[in-house]
Amino acid sequence: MGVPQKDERSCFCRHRCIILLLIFLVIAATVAVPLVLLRPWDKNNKNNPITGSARAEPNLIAPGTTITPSTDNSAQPNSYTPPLNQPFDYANGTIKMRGVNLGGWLVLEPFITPSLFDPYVKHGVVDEWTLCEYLGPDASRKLLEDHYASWVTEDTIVQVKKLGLNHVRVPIGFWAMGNLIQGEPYITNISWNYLLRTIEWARKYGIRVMVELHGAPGSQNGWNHSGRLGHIRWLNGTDGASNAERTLSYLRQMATFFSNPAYTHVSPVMGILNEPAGFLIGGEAVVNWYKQAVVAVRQATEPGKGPWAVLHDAFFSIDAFGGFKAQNDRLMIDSHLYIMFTEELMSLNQTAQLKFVCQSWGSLIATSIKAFGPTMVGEFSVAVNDCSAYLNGINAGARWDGNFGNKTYRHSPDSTCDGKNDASTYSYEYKAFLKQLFLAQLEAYEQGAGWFYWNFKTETNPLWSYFDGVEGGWLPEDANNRGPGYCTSIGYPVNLRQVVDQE
Ligand SMILES: *[C@@H]1O[C@H](CO)[C@@H](O)[C@H](O)[C@H]1NC(C)=O
Ligand SMILES: *[C@@H]1O[C@H](CO)[C@@H](O)[C@H](O)[C@H]1NC(C)=O
Ligand SMILES: *[C@@H]1O[C@H](CO)[C@@H](O)[C@H](O)[C@H]1NC(C)=O
Ligand SMILES: *[C@@H]1O[C@H](CO)[C@@H](O)[C@H](O)[C@H]1NC(C)=O
Ligand SMILES: *[C@@H]1O[C@H](CO)[C@@H](O)[C@H](O)[C@H]1NC(C)=O
Ligand SMILES: CC(=O)N[C@H]1CO[C@H](CO)[C@@H](O)[C@@H]1O
Repeated sequence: MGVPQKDERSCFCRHRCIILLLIFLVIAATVAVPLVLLRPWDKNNKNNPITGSARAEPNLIAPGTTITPSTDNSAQPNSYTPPLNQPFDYANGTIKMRGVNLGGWLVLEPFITPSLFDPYVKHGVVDEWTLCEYLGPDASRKLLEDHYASWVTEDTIVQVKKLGLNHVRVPIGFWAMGNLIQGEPYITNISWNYLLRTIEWARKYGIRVMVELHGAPGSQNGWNHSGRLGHIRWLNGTDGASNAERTLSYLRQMATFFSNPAYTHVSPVMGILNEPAGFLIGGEAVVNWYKQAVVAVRQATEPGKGPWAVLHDAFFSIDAFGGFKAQNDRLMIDSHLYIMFTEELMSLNQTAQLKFVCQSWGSLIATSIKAFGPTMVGEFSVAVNDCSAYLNGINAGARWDGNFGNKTYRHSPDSTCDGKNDASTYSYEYKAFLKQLFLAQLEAYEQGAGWFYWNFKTETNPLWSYFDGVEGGWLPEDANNRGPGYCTSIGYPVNLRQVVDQE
């Protein structure tokens, strides 16, 4: 698509030539850019299409079953990723963690699986705690076990591999590991076997598994996805200290388990704790607890051994963790970066959102690498509105259409949530933008150790579903071969990384 040469141009009058050329360029760009980005023709060549967010028939594990770890760690998910029995270089590697979260599975989230909550919302059910409390042990056990047995299956891992991914991040609640205290209504122990079965499927296909503690006793953030919505009773309130202490013992349990040679290859990285609300609890308290947690994990694994341990940034600037550098024995820092939870970011136009990703998040990651070291993004998505059902909590409404909290915000000029969760209404241009937004984030995050999309799938919210994104054509069919990104085209974040490397 070059500019015509001078001698070719001489056969037209000057104006006509320029106008024709402009028309040609506009038409070519309109057709070619979405085509190149979306590659609709790829779909026709697929033998096994991605099955979006469908749910399988429950494949229950018989009571009393022991899941025996396989000793075969030779599987390799793709030619870019070392087989399980060779090291994955989280600190310095050229290959990055490219993964999805298996969220809404062993820890429920209303917005991921509204169908589990809908029948009980009228009875005040808002989270896993109130669900179990309302249903009682037998009914909640049946509901949850059917869910564990159908939301993630062997086919989930097959699809993860097919999409060129190499890791999954698996949120678990402390209740997966027993030792509940009186009054905690959670169903205990059942989910652990489902976790182990999925780890074996991951082993079979060469996918590495990061298990992370998503719900701590007392709730580390008071959000529904910690298991219990409401107050923080972790490093806060009368039982805050004992709940924080209990959390350390669950971490010892996890670290001991995953440093067993049967699991070191398939599960070489674990998450200490998801999103403790440092801004409410206090930074010093959280950082002090992190120090204890790191000691607890390394005592369980021995120094220099066992899984990498991931610390969430607790909503502090990701570069505030320089103090951990000295004791950095296989430590990684994790930030969760989202557009749709802040009105300032949601209100930017598309170009400004892309630039923000490259510049602000790009430099955040680069700064963290410099201040701390290994850095990852454990959660992100391409959602640019908060219209997803239950996203802000059950019946909490959305900022986008002015129905959230005190209704201070309404997106302008498009302020309706209608159709936002219906992928069949997404235009070609919108999908092309979503894809750019995804690729730009990958460029920013792959300066560091890598990324995990939130989520692998959802029941009703396609912008949050990696599988729906691939099926709908706005996420790439191969995470390793995905074309050029926006940041590179405007000089970010590649430049930033060079600055970091040179210093
Ligand atoms: C990463 O590379 C640096 C410099 O080459 C080296 O000092 C460090 O030990 C490496 N870290 C790991 C975990 O391999
Ligand atoms: C749950 O598992 C833990 C160990 O993981 C065990 O100590 C406890 O007895 C189990 N509880 C039940 C109710 O099975
Ligand atoms: C901290 O605990 C106190 C006492 O239980 C409670 O009133 C308060 O709401 C908690 N703080 C948060 C942010 O949940
Ligand atoms: C997008 O926003 C930026 C910053 O506010 C502005 O400079 C630019 O003109 C806007 N672009 C469009 C297409 O509206
Ligand atoms: C809503 O506004 C009221 C009155 O101004 C205020 O007390 C309350 O904190 C606000 N709530 C939120 C969630 O901002
Ligand atoms: C009130 C509350 O905790 N809402 C959270 C529920 O979980 C979603 C994500 O699943 C969050 O976005 C909400 O803030």
